[in-house]
Amino acid sequence: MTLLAAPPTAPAAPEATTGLVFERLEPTIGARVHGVDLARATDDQVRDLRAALARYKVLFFSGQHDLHPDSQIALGRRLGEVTESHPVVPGVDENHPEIYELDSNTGGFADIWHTDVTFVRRPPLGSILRAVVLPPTGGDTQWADLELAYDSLSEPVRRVADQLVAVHDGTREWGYYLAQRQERTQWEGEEFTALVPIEHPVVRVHPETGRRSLFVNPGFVSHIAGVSDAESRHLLDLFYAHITKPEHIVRHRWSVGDVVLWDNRSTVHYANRDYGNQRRVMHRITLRGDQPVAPVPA
Ligand SMILES: O=C(O)CCC(=O)C(=O)O
Ligand SMILES: [Fe+2]
Repeated sequence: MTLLAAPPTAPAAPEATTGLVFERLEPTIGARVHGVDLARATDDQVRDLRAALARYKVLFFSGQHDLHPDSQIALGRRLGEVTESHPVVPGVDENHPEIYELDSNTGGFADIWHTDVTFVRRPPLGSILRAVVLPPTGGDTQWADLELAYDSLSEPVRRVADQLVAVHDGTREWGYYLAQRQERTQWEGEEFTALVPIEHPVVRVHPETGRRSLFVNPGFVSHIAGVSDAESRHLLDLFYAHITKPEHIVRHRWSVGDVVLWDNRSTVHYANRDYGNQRRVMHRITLRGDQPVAPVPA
């Protein structure tokens, strides 16, 4: 057995002026954030959180018991522009059209790897999720780092991926729901009437950092454009197996009062469905994003 020297770890230093402390959880994804009450964050703290999002990709907060639907939306408005709850799912109630509720009692599950709402032209840049009701055990959520997934592909495969375009189609996940929908829903201020497949580059350049990520997910990608069915299937199988390697993942065990803010431009996530008939309720809002951009060819 070889004993490895412990890697040098820099102690988490508070941000000089704002009191925030970012405790890194995995080498490239996830940080626990200390020193902030999200219901009463200062403008400087909000600015630091917004800047930290692209760097850490997923930010975890605990003890946020004063965050409720109104203050969750207010926080979102300080971090960006809050979207409607979801293209085909109305908000949790008429006072909160921005809150998308996942309630296990009404089929609210997310046990497939996905990035939120990639089946529209401009998917949300980020999401803020709050635990409302939790099962005694289970219901953890996992996020995988799409930048690390890109960087850890071999160079020739990265070169192939750089040139590919994926079709994102919400029909399998949401088509039935859309057909049964009782209320009208809006997205980007317009009535959302049909799920139309959308193309996005397989490799996405982060608009803030310039970093590349492997931007495909089994929740919404139907196929790779312009290749055979078999090629598409094998390429996607390769990418998905690679993205979800354990070393690309940060996993969260929830407590009531926990809030998670993540970057949808560089991550996929998966909510474990392992709690039987216990109830689990989560409230999410999303921040408006921009159209994914491919790398400039060399
Ligand atoms: O329930 C969860 O933990 C995550 C659900 C989800 O996919 C989401 O809120 O975007
Ligand atoms: Fe999600």
